[in-house]
Amino acid sequence: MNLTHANILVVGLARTGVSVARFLASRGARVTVTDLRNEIELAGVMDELAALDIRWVLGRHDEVDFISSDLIVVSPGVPQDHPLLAAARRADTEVVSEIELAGRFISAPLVAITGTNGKTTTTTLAGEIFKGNGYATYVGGNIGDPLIELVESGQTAERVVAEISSFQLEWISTFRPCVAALLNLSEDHLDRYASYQEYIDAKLRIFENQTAEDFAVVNRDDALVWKFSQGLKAQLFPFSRKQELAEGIFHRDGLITFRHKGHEECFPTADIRLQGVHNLENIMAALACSLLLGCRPEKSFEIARDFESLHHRMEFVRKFKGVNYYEDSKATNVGSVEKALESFDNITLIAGGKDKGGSYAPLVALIQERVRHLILIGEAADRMQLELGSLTDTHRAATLEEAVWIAAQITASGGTVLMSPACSSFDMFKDYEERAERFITAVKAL
Ligand code: UMA
Ligand code: ADP
Repeated sequence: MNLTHANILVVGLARTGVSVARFLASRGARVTVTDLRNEIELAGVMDELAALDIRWVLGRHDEVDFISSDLIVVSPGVPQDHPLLAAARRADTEVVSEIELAGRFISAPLVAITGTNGKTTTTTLAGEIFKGNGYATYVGGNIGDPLIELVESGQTAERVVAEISSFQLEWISTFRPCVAALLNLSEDHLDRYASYQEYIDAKLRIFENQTAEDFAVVNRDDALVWKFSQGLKAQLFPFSRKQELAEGIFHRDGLITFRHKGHEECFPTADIRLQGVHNLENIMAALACSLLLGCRPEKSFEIARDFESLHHRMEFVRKFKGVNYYEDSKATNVGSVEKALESFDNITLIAGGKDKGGSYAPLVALIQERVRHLILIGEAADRMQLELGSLTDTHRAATLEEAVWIAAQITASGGTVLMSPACSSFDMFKDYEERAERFITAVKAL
């Protein structure tokens, strides 16, 4: 792909846009960057790119740029149905996502991991396994470091492990991982997609350009994942907690068994540090991705066994007056909250935030069974109250601090206070990390 003198429009100037603009400029392209935020809001980011010859269109998007560029690189946060992207398509302008652009320059074997939940945990673990096996490994994508940064740096990688979101898959055409994993599917991002099926279709694009030489690592126990895995071009490599597999990786009687082309490896699960059945799935998926790409079984399992939970995923904060406080700020959808509720009894659940438009109904039975008190916060509180408020003792709080204070008053010794919001954080906080820190501070202040 020759970028020299090409007129390229970069849409969005946050993490992705900055890395893309820097890469394109370094390759001699004529770069225009456009963002709805203005110069004042973007001053810091513009400073980072000050040395480069970039044309800026800030505080707005101009149609002329969308219809007259040779290529458009769009950030994940820009909705696919943006009218100017439709205009670009009508004008036959090629539109790509950052992973599509990066994929055209990455020659190392690429592992791409998607799914509604568990992406970051599985991606991080797979990256650790490759590194521990001696491969120079780049870990990036939705996890935070755009893949294009690897290409721009000129750094050599023998393996690339990428966390991939549905947003990033919207504008691919040739992106082809040699191992693609789909961990699970449940409703998410319905504030962006017109339907659940549209979200699923975006996720399934991870397999679109694979061939029979590649692998699709898929969750055998997730009915939707399994249904949509049928007919894929890649070799299916399922993982299961529930059934023995002739080809794939599965858990049974305290052992994880990896079976591939008649060869078998077994690992005992007793000393695994990550807790929760969902993490067993993440471990099996990470092992599958790495063992299929040359990692040594014993070494890989040792790394998986000793891997600690990442921050803000069902993390223990403190025990106070006989009550355990857990923080699960990264639980931004219903599927992840289900796993958290399955992990405890006698729960005071703090939930709510920015509503993503999905149904809260999958939580009904678990709330009836395990949640003694429900405390609702944020924009989603009204809808959550309607769908869940009659199931258990339910309270409303104006702030997260007030929610923690109420929880401390009403939770009896022996109970668990769990913040697992089922919503994104942007109505009240900068991001899920700030929400987590505010919770931790409030709990420590009790
Ligand atoms: N913008 C426009 N026009 C629009 C919409 C947005 O100009 O119509 C601008 C905004 O003003 C802003 C920029 O675009 O300046 C935002 O771009 P972005 O939202 O794509 O943000 P990045 O910092 O580039 O982060 C993105 C991912 N963000 C999203 O998918 C929303 C990051 O995932 C990812 O880590 C990063 O690229 C590197 O790959 C975050 C995320 O929340 C963590 N992902 C979702 C999730 O995990 O659920 C999918
Ligand atoms: P993602 O990157 O997909 O958001 P994370 O690993 O960051 O995934 O975990 C996000 C949330 O989902 C956390 O609350 C975590 O406890 C939960 N979770 C992790 N793995 C799974 C899984 N396999 N299935 C369901 N929930 C999970």
